[in-house]
Amino acid sequence: MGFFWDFLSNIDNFQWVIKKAFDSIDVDGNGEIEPEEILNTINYINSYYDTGIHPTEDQLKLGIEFCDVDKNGKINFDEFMSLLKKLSKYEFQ
Ligand SMILES: [Ca+2]
Ligand SMILES: [Ca+2]
Repeated sequence: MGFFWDFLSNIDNFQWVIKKAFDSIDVDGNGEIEPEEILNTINYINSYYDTGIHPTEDQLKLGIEFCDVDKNGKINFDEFMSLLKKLSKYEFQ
């Protein structure tokens, strides 16, 4: 997700953009991101610009486990925010 962070960190109204990004990934609007929604988003981006990111089901599962604090197999907005914070710590500090 490094490319994603690069993209977001260049935009001024950060929190607003994160919410927009979250909402656009959460296609069914239930406030949580399911694995299929992540996959659909990646496929959608790749159809315009091949990011080189083609996660297998296992990689996707690992990625979700990495930020799924309440372990329900989905990512809510708080978990999404703390994922971005984790990434920013790894890559920008
Ligand atoms: Ca959803
Ligand atoms: Ca969760």
